Amino acid sequence: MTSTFDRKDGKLVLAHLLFAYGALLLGGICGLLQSLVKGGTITLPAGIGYYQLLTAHGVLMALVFTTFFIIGFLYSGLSKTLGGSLTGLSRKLGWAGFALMASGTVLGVVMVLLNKATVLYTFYAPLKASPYFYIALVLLVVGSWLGGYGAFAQYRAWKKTNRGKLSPLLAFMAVVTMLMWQIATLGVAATVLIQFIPWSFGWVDTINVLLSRTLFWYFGHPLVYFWLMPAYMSWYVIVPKIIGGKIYSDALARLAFILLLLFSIPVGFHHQLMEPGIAPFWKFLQVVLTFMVVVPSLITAFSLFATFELNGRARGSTGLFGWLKKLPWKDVRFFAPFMGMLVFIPAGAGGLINASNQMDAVVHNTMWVTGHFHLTVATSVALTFFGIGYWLIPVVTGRRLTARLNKIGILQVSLWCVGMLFMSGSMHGSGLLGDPRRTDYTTYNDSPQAVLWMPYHVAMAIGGIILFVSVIVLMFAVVGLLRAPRGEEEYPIGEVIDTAEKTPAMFERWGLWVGVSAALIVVAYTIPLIDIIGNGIGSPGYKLW
Ligand code: HAS
Ligand code: CU
Repeated sequence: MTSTFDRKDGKLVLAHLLFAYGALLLGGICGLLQSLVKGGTITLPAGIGYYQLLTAHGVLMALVFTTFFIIGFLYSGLSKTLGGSLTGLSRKLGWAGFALMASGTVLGVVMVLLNKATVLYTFYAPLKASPYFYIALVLLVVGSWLGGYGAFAQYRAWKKTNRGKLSPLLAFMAVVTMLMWQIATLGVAATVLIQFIPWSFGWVDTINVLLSRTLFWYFGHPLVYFWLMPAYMSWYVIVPKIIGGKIYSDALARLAFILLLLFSIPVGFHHQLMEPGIAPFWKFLQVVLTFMVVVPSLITAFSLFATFELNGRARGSTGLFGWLKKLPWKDVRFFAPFMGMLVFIPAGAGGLINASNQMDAVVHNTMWVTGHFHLTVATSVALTFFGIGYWLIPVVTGRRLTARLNKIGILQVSLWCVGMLFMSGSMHGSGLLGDPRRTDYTTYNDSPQAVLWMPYHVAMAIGGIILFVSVIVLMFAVVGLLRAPRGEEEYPIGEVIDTAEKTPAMFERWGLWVGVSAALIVVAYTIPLIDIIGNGIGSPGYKLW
């Protein structure tokens, strides 16, 4: 199914991807420096602070790289599967969103560089940044909303001309992801607009810290699923095509996404298990819901194994793991996301540990948690996005992924895996020894405990160096892709195994799913929020940097 990609849409997609890679490069430089500082090998020049760098790293990687890449990828899928090009309205909304997000990013980064917003990517109160940092966040979020509206507009236009038809799987998943995002970002919008902006301008003296953290995590957990769902889109729909296999089940994939919509949001308390001011019952309830949101990931693992095994058997593999030999290991478009899947098994297991109250008491606020998210978002998701880039850039620019670029890609992905093994492995290890997260280099007066952590910090620095090399190789690859010979690469979209299975139309009853999602949120949050607002104590702001 090779066909040329709409040129105008290609530009929109490419703008998002290149902006994302730019953020990755800047964020990568920060990451390298941080790991060297924390390992005790360098001190920062020119009065740059460790936490300033850490803020830039978190914001650029977790918020900017991801959001731009995701919207670019989703728009490419919508254009490809819903009619071959975006409607004028969707494209306009796409560009408007891009402009807002880009200006938000620039403003935010400038504030961090001016050292007026050293509050880390979670911007916990009572740390108080310049109001313009919070305004930058508003621009980023509102821009992403416009991106979402564009996606919905495209879907509606397609539905109008294709009445009664089941939407293509990739487009369905894009719509669910954006719907989840709209509901989730209400929390961060509320805290930033109602709490942070008035407080940072000095219109009010104090801020209800617990309320701000609760609204943040109402958004913060689904944020991690906003990163994961596009990776799942690639695993479900793109990877089967690349390996020459088929999607195991359309209905099961849609079910997983609907479950992600329902259970991603009412679970934020699992980031606040160790926090006072929230009654244990509500923490317990949200932990139960957290274990519910694991189910769609288990469904995903099952579906992927089924795809791989059926594909292998069709090619004559035998035994329990014979299918592994039939996979296209030398194709970076497969190798990158597959390594992401592999890493997601221990990464997800770590998440289950975090979500278990007693074990979270051991790991909370330690380097373990930093290790957890460097495996989940910075390995599973990032590798999958890298893999997408290797075919998506050629598709939207009308060029070819040459054998040489493919090899560079394999090298880049391998370096990333090795770097993360060092870095995330040692973060998990030192976390278990009580090493606190979010800290600059310190020997704690050479206390016996801190002496134990030091070798791990050195290993993290080694990982940081390898990862930075990988970023540089990636930049070479991206430039190479932009200048590759002209040609046609296919947009890989898998087909579903031909069975009698019929996908229930119910999955597209949006009113129903938004209703259930809202009901779960109301149950999980209403009473705790009433308590938090009623009993809240305000805090003045602090600038500790
Ligand atoms: Fe998490 C903290 C719980 C998943 C990201 N998480 C974080 C933070 C981030 C983050 C950024 O309950 C730190 C925030 C901060 O700054 O404070 N997390 C979970 C749970 C899951 C989970 C239960 N997290 C993620 C994902 C993330 C992410 C995904 C980003 C993308 N997390 C927590 C908790 C905390 C937390 C607590 C707070 C800790 C604290 O104390 O502060 C689950 O959703 C995970 C489910 C996943 C699985 C794995 C399924 C496996 C699959 C792969 C199949 C592989 C194949 C290949 C087919 C059950 C789908 C096979 C091939 C072979 C050869 C075998
Ligand atoms: Cu979470």
